[in-house]
Amino acid sequence: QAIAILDSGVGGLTVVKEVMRQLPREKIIYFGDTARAPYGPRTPQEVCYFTEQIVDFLIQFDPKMIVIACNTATAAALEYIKKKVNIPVIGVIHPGARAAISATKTGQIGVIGTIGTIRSGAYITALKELNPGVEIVSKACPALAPLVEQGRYDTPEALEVVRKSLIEIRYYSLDCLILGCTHYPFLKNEIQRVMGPDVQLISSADETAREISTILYQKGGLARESGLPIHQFFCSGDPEMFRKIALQWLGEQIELTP
Ligand code: DGN
Repeated sequence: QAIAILDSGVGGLTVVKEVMRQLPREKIIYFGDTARAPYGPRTPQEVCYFTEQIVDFLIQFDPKMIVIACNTATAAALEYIKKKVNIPVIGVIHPGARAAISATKTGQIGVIGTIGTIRSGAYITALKELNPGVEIVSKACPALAPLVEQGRYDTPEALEVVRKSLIEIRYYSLDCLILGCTHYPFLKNEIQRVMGPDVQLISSADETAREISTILYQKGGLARESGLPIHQFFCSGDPEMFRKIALQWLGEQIELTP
């Protein structure tokens, strides 16, 4: 049985990469809704509906758990999907919040994400639940995920867009900045450059992979097969762009069904 992972597009590949690294025996089935990305500016109802459609598709493969590797979809649909299916479902917001709480020294945490994620206040709730004393500054950066979807990361233009997007948040004295969108690790270098070396960037990918491992371990569901699994990827939009970005990010060719 596989782990089903979904995102609005290529962003969830940042979680896939970490799952492949930490849990190399686990088979992954991935769905990137590239035709309907970005989810950020959409209403929570619409994002919840799209997430449900993707879950209905993925559930046909009889996965052992579902990972909503998209912050926007986690904020809009995690609780709903948890009630709907009878396998474990996790999102990326709680893992990201946990990683930030363990990393921060000053308690001054920044969060960047899509309009949907920031508007939901889900990070503030999750962070305050863990430590009510932290101070949080958050900022929606709607220009960033589309840049990644179009494969325009690692370009001088990307640095400029990141610079403009972070113009306000970089003046706060933060010690951690949560990359509250799974697309943002693609822009890690640019974000680090703009924020400066003293701000630690927090991606939820590592912590999400750890949570997957904990859940599967507790359920006795970790893969035992000795060979390496063949992962399956699906995307709803341009297969060539998805294939290219996946190859660059994961460092390997993927089996992709458009
Ligand atoms: N990768 C998604 C997230 O983490 O919120 C959303 C990106 C998007 O669709 N704008």
